[in-house]
Amino acid sequence: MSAASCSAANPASQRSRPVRTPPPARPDTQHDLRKPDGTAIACDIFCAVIDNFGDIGVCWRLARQLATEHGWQVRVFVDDLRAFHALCPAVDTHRARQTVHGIVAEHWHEPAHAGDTLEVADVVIEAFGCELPPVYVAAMARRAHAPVWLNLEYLSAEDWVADFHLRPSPHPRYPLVKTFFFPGLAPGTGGVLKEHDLDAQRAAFDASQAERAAWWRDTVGTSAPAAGTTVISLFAYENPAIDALLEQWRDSADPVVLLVPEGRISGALARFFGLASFAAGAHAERGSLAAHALAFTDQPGYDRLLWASDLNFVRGEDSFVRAQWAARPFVWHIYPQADDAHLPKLDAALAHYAHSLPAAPCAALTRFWHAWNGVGTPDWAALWPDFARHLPAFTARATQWALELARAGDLAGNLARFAKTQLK
Ligand code: TRH
Repeated sequence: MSAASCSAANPASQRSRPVRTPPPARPDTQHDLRKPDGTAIACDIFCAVIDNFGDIGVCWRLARQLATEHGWQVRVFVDDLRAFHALCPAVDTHRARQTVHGIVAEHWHEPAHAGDTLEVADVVIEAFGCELPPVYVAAMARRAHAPVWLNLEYLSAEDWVADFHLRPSPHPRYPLVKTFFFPGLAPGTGGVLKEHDLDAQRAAFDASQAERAAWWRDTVGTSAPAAGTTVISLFAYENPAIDALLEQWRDSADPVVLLVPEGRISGALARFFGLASFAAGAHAERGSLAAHALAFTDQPGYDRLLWASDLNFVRGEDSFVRAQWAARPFVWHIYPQADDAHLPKLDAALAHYAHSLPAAPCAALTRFWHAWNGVGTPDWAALWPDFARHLPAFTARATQWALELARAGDLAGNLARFAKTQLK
């Protein structure tokens, strides 16, 4: 699919097709998702952290939903407890086995390790093709009832995803079947993760001036900015475009407050402001731009950062999804792959997200996302004002898109329902 075909005519039928508000997502009752014998479903999730935070970010979010919304007994095997600790500070990086928020977390010593006691769960989730320990697979094959084995894939908005979602793949040697579970942005895919109370939490945050004021005080160390300020959160990989964008914000007619979780782009901020570092707690100002470095928070804290901002720069997979549920305008720094393999995925997401925007904002959004992802030789002095001009249209679209995205269903619920059909 090509990038959001921003048609000049932009037919009204595409422009603002009404989307029926889906009923609020409700967790299935725990009873519904129990095994036929009435016991809770046991689930093992295996997670290898390739880099950054997205692998464990997705696995931990899924684990919590399966435990709290579906009553499953969940165990997570993860090979990098430091990445896990960053987004869940309750994790003790020195413990091989611990229970965190009711979920058993095992430090996975790939590739052979398979838990202190080799118990095979009813549902086994192999995240992102991480390869289960051979001893565990052999034990799966010996089990009286073969477990439901799911390979949770990376998110892609491409059209082929719906065709491959839930395709089975028989094991070459054992009587086991692995099913491919594909997240996606459209109905017919596995959807994306969304906690059943997320919208209510966001609505409460939006509605409560006291809660927002407390957030600014506790997280940024300032009061909430005055009306007319554009608040921008910036979570990104290293990006050569950042200097030009910072200059635009510095020279902007209206104030810009930039909130930057400490991470891979922090060095560029430090260089721009002439500082040795831009670590959590740092503040700097130039012209219209005031920037604050924030500590990396837990996942619920990151949602609040998105809700407190008017525009969110996000990256990878999980923050990309959270920005969509935040129903605010956002810019996606997609995870870069060799040979620009990520660019068709970027365009596929744009095709879903931007297609129903009127032609001018659609083109501005597409140009900006492309430029932020290194496509072409952008003229930032023109791109930012053009993008900023359309922020009201992007805000309206973001609200509409969150409703459209909900039609794919919550990934944890979709996964739990599929697993249950296989457990019968
Ligand atoms: O960190 P990411 O870039 O992660 C990944 C990995 O690179 C992975 O290998 C790759 O395959 C995948 O992207 C596509 O971006 P992501 O996915 O957004 O994950 C970040 C997680 O960190 C997400 O769960 C949100 C969370 N987070 C916090 O909990 N607190 C914070 O302060 C911030 C900034 C993020």
